[in-house]
Amino acid sequence: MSLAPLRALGTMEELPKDYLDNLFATNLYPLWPSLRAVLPPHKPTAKTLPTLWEYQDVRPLLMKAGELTPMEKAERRVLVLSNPGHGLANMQATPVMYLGLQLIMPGELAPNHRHTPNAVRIIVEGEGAFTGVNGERCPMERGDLILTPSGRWHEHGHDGKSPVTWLDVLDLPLILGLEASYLEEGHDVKSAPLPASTSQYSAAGLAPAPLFERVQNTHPLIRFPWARTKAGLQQLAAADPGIKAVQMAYVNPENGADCFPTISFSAIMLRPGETLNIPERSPAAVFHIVEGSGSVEIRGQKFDWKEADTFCSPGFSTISLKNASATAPAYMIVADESPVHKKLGLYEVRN
Ligand code: 1HN
Repeated sequence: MSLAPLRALGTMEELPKDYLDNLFATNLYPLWPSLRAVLPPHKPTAKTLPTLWEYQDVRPLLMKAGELTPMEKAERRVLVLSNPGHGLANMQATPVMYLGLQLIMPGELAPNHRHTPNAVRIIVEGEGAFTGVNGERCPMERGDLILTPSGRWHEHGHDGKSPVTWLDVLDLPLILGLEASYLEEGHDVKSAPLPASTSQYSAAGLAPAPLFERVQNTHPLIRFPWARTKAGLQQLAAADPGIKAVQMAYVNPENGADCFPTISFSAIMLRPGETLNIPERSPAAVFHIVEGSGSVEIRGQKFDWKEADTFCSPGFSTISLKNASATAPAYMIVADESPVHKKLGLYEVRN
């Protein structure tokens, strides 16, 4: 059906002031002057601005936070990657996602706690730190993806020698909007080395089944080591040189579902010289570069990226990713809000 032109609606200015005063005094508000703002034609209005955070800009400020604020005064020492379109104090990158770069110094412990928002850590720099998730000790190595699902106890420690940083991705803005965000403090356990879910799910397609019993846990695999992800992408690329994108999803190995009910995670390898055009999809997305350099065009806006940089795109954006190198692949981890869109029946891909 062809689309009809929208009719012009009445404005606030057209309404008598004493009538408006009466409405407000009665906790009432007229819909029609605001109807077009909440239901724009054809495409939602995005507050989310395409935004790039370069690690070289963030790093010195994060290290300064390490000098200015001891762990006891911070609990988590984080600089939030705040999207200016949402207002910096709102601490959100996209409608669903919060992003922060976190620093832990040698010998520090970020105390054990649990909360309702889901969180993922993507390790950016350094070695020797660990995250304990319900007592499972997950070593933090560059490019690893570590889940701390809603309600799981988690703490971060550091036995190494140099600063360790990582990117936190949480569904905090959504959970806050639902007025469902809260935290509980626990006792530090400094996390035991075992059992390690990474060892239980060490081979694709194989799941632990002692005496024929399968794991009943909603998050059976907590740590996805980067070395495995990278090798998986390389094998996928080699197995099918004609594949339209070298992309693999991080999933629950027991059932293939997204790791979280809100955010989905995947890894992309841009082949040497590749330009990857991602169609216009309804969910907003976040990209974190693990290796390589290149550029991205989002809604016509161009950014150059390199290792450890992070950028976000609003939903309903065409995204064109370009690898700057003709000889080396580039690798990135992508987080997007598609699980929420799919559950709410809002998911769209436009071609
Ligand atoms: C949190 O628990 C962590 O555990 C990091 O490392 C960032 C931002 C908001 C709420 C909870 C962490 C967080 C957070």
